[in-house]
Amino acid sequence: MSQDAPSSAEEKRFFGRLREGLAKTRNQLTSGVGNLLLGEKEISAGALEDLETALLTTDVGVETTRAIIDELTTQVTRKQLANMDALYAALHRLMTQRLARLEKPLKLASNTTQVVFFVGVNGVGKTTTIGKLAKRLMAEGRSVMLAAGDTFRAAAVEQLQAWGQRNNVPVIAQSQGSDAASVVFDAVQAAQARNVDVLLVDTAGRLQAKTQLMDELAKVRRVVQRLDPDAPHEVILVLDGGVGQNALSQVELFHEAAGVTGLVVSKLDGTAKAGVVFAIAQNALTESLPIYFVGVGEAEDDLRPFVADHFVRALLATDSESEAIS
Ligand SMILES: Nc1nc2c(ncn2[C@@H]2O[C@H](COP(=O)(O)OP(=O)(O)O)[C@@H](O)[C@H]2O)c(=O)[nH]1
Ligand SMILES: [Mg+2]
Repeated sequence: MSQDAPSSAEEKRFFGRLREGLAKTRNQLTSGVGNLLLGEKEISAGALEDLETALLTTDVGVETTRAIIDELTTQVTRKQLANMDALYAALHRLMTQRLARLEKPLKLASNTTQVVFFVGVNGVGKTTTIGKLAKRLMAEGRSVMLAAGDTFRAAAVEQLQAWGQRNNVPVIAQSQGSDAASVVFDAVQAAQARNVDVLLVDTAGRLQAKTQLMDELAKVRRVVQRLDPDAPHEVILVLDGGVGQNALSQVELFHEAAGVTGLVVSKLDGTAKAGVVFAIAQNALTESLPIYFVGVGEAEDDLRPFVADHFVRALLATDSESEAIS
């Protein structure tokens, strides 16, 4: 249906997982759209209403649905859409347009050690994302170091160390319960001394101790700035794609405490909903925040840059189309 289909075998595998993850959402949507497409070629009077209902049940959100239906209605009224196929193509285009702004590569300077914080509530996928990104950066020829700034749970430190070992990346850690700011300070110092290109900093995400958590993030930030006033160079908030529109309240919280510069949406395999991605696209707070990467699994290759066209395609593709590209 659209221009650049995923090309390499690896991209196809990735697209396949994204498509599987969005299957539940897609089925809700295409059972609506698919039914519309069946039989009649002409755009019937009820078609747009059915499409509206289908969009609303997918967690795309009320605002997005309204905007898309309004635009499609205008195009139908002006006779710009000849048949159901054209309506479907227009839907694809409008959805992709809404998400296009979120596409932006993570660009890290190479003149100084770049410090990248990962923030987000427990269990969203911070540590896993760090592990995957470490592998990606190394494949690009960068040297990487990890900082175990989630000092609340021993398991968190061990999990990061396991990723470090797997990728042969040094991990700066102290024992559980130690001061996160001191761990991260040491790590930045070590990374700078060894001329490491990128330091990926894991942080704790216990929301039940909100004030304490936010104070701690602010402290880690201050301490790091003593070593480099420009650090952290990026603060990446990880959101769980399965949470849908609700994930947005987390953005507000972490933005205030840590000054988020970009997002990762994890777990778009499994039972992911499209909601979080559309919610990010239309929210004032997240307006300027790109989605640097999406995660579609727990393995080290399951992290890719966000591509709006691929996302919408995984969402809208009918089964025959999906088979053709996956
Ligand atoms: N299916 C799937 N699982 C993921 C993904 N990212 C992380 N996970 C899993 O989610 C759980 C929590 O991840 P973790 O990185 O420990 O979260 P953290 O508490 O934010 O550091 C782990 O079991 C991960 O393996 C993803 O993209 N897809
Ligand atoms: Mg963790």
